[in-house]
Amino acid sequence: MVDYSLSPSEQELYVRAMEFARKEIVPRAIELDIANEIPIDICQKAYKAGFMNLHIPKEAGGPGKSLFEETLIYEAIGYGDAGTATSINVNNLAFAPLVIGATIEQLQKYVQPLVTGEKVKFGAFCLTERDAGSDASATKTTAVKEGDEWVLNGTKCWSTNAPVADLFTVFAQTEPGSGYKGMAVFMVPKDAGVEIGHIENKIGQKASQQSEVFLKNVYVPEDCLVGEVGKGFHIAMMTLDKTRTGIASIATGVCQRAVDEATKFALKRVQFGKPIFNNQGISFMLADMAARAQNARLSTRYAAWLADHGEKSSFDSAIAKLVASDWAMQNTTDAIQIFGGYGYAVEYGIGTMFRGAKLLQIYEGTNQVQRIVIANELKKKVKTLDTGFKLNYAGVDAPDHTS
Ligand code: COS
Repeated sequence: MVDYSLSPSEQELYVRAMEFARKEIVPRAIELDIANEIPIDICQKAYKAGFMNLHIPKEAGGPGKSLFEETLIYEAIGYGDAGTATSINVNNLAFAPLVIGATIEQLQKYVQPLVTGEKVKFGAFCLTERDAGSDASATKTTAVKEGDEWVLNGTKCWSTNAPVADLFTVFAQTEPGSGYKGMAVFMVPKDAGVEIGHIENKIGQKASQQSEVFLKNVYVPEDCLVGEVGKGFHIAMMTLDKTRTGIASIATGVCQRAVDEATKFALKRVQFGKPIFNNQGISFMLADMAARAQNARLSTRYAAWLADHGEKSSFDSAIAKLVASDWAMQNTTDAIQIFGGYGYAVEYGIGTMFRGAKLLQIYEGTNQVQRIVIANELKKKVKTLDTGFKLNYAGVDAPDHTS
């Protein structure tokens, strides 16, 4: 029988993460939005609570958590604040290509020191370039082998946590002109000579930072190559299949928070002598919002569960990321509407959620890219599907139903 309940340890994790979000993040979300910087103190507490570096295996000093467990933690942290959740979550993205492609010895040498010390440390995922966003294989950053070292040159951008990172996961081209077939991925320690450029000035998720990363004749030893040359793009795609459920989890948290805050407000706010909740125009909006939050959660947990069971999850993680982030945008938009003028006032914090939700539809693959992934997978699935329906779609052999 299918069991939708959480195990006692999963329940404990979910409750603990939610308590963390309510205590450490919710009361500070507006202040963090104004401060426009990474809340290192909250990240430090999240690190100590075991909410970071989730997929690093225990042999390399990590917590060795499943993707399903990640959905529980990041739904809770996203409930607190999407920007803070991005700062806390992004080590999962930075280290996922290494968990997928590196040997345990490489993880122990380059990642273990970052996940076992007293102080929180950060990694940064460096795939995007000014002309290689959705078109990730258009990477211009180069990696050239010189003796027993690799030399990297190029500029990455929109790299989350780069300004505070110690290790950079860099996707580079080893054979310019060969497209994705020449891509490879490298672990690049900050002290190899990585420089940080412009920090983006964003309209939301201000408790996270994204910046340019300059690689100017940066030399790294041979063992910084992750997996094989030519497999960088595949590792990037496999990474995103996994990490998109993390974004979907943050989005689920935002969806749920919008429902909770708007319901509380609608029950208290009296107009025409009764709480505005008593108008179906409002309560039906709230019902739709609750339905979205519930379905975002189910879709996200299902995609993570599939991946944890060794199934290819491209289709399901893209669906989860797409619907959860679109619904986070819709729910926060509706929450502002229900709050009316107060929703538009900074002090009520709904605007922080609303602006934060927008980025969920853009990063780790725009929602248009998710539709490309879903459509590509759909084409593959339908090719092998016998619906039992024999109508010739070209119409030539269609049966005559008129006789
Ligand atoms: N897992 C493993 N391998 C994959 C894969 C996956 N999910 N998806 C594609 N591949 C492999 C394919 O098998 C193919 O390899 P082979 O030729 O060896 O078989 C190769 O990758 C190229 O596949 P495809 O031609 O389908 O890739 P596209 O260039 O068409 O991919 C999209 C297009 C848009 C899907 C891709 O570029 C993408 O996801 N872009 C978004 C990047 C992104 O999310 N950026 C944000 C970064 S984080 S802020």
